[in-house]
Amino acid sequence: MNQPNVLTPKGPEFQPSEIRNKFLERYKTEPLLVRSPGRINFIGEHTDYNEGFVMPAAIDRDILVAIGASEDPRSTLYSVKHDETLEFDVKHPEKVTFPSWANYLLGVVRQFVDKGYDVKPIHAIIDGNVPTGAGLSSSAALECGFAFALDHLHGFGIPKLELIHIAQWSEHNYVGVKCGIMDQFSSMMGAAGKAFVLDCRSLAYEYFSLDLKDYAIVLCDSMVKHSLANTAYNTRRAECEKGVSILKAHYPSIQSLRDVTPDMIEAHRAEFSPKEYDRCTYVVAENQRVLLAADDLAKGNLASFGQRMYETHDGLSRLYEVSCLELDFLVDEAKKFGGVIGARMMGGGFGGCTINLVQKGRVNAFIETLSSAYRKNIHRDMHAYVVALKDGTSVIPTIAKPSLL
Ligand code: GAF
Repeated sequence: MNQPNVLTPKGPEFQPSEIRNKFLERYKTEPLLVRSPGRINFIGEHTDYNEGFVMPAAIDRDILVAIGASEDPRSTLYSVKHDETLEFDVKHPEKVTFPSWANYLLGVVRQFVDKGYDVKPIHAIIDGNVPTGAGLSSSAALECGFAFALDHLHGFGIPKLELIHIAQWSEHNYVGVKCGIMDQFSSMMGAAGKAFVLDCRSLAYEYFSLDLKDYAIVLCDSMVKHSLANTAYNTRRAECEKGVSILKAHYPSIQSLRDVTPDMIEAHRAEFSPKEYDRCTYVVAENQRVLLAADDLAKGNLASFGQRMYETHDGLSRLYEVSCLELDFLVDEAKKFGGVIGARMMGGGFGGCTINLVQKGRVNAFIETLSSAYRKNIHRDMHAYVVALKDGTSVIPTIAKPSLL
């Protein structure tokens, strides 16, 4: 029997000492080390930028940032994964065409500078084991980890909520994805063993201990990321905003799809294009589903919770049209496999992972079955990650903390 492929090149065995040693080797000084996790989302997809509800959690996969002061006026960013270095001026962190990963960080510096923080020259190294392009929000983890590290190094004392907004700003303006707040919020605010429901309008959130009983969280990585992902994401957001503007003419108090009911859409259906109608119908239903799903968990009704995950996938695939052949295949296979209580695509879509709740004793069989079906039908290797819920962005405490002060 083949060993299921549960590890990306850098799996859970990856140690922060690796990045620390690299920093010591390059810059001969002890770095401040920060970890910032990827996230999963149980339910509530494409609801965050509609001011709705989401149910995410931070996971045991981190982006690591090693940071220290630069003696030189020039600052450097180095990515271990890409083996690329960028030199830049912290007072003028302009967007670059190459290397593109640096823009996630440069946008963060830009926000610090624009907000009047006196940022000093730095050296930073980036590494980690959040799979990229997998819908696990490695980009938000990168932005949050770097923002948190930059803040800690300087001792500015910026609240986490402000850092979350700085990270989101970078994604919007330096990366070009008009994302909602879920990813940055989850990476920064996650809590070990807990998921939370976040109200993306008020940013009120409530943690709850996640008791999945006999079920494990297994992510199946389709290993594809279709190139239209970013453009389509921004288009979906615009379609939702169009729906709001149509309804606002009839219901002036509406601010976002969060305020819309299915009846309102039906009453004015003729004014929507078929696509706008589908998009808005999905979001309104999904918002409702998050609240019902939270209620399921409170009652310990996992079967109903899992059913709602399938419903979400169906909506994302047919109405919101952000799934793809590979993700639909993985969800269909999961549904067929005895011992899965719920499965769906996760994150922005057009590739990345599905999230599956799988009976603990059947996890290996599940991974083997889906991997081999995927290889046979899609002609690709699937990766799988069994994940646990962990704390949000934090300093790695075992290592001495340098400061610019
Ligand atoms: C991406 C975005 F970054 C999030 O804000 C969210 O909209 C998600 O897609 C879809 O729910 O991860």
